[in-house]
Amino acid sequence: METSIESRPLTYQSGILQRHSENPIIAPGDLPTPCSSVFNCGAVRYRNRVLLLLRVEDMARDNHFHVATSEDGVNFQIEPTPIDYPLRETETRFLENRFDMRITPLEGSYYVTHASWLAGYGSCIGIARTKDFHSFEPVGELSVPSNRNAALFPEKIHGRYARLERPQDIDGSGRIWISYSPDLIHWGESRPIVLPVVPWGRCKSGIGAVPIKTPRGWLCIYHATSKNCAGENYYLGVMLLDLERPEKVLAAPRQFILQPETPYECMGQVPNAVFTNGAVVMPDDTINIYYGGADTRVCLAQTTLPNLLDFCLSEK
Ligand code: M1P
Repeated sequence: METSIESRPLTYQSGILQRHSENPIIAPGDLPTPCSSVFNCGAVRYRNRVLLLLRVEDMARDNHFHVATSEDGVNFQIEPTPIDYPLRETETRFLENRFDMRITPLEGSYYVTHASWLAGYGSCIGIARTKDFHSFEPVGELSVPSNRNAALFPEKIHGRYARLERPQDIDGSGRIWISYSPDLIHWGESRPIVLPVVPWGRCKSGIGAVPIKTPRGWLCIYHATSKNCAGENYYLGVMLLDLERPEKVLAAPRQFILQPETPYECMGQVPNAVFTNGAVVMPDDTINIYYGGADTRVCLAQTTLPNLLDFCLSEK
């Protein structure tokens, strides 16, 4: 039975996603060393397992990234030492923190995108390549600030790499854009991804998980926020982008797919936040959406690929 702040189950959620009964599936106490939070993980299928790159904040609130793997996508073994993730020269001078890794399988390698917060500049996007999640090689330099929430598409589109990203003001506001590149280094031809204005997304929006290819289009889970007198709430929504011209939105329901409502989403470091940067399609077509609950723990919500696609297309 779902635990909620109410004594009875809430009935107003869209119902498209089911929270896993073992949520949160990873909590700070599961890490082998003291940490204040573990959340917002990149996710990918790797060697017949689900692999997560966990964002772990230590007791100084510095971020480290730990690999966790699982056969069933629910019970994870967490590697005790963080990955050795390369620093660019700019990062050695100005880095305050890195966060929110996304993992894209592409051309036989895995590409990790991350956000780097640089003192005095704001956030920039970095890309690294790995084949084994132990050795990482930087790809190009950081983007210019302010930009973050970057996800590479898992294949070239008309001969070019593509990424969704969020250029933004230093205050953090911004919306999803798409850019193209011949080599993963030089990016351009940027255009906004125009989504409907919805009450739960008035403040900002950013791509969540890496786009999932379906016969109908690129299925993308994204986050969006709205403010109220108690702060800013993070929601998840879904959209479908054109396979050939992904700057074109084919469908984007006005309804959210997840809102913060359980104690593990409403209480913690950042209350009322559900945030994803990793989803995995399992062999039986279940989509596992890994998301941070209140920037404090890792949670799992599930549906199937056909269900999410139908939901996405049901409202135009
Ligand atoms: O605290 C909520 C989220 O805030 C930031 O999200 P965004 O990039 O959309 O502004 C990030 O720090 C994210 O990790 C965090 O969950």
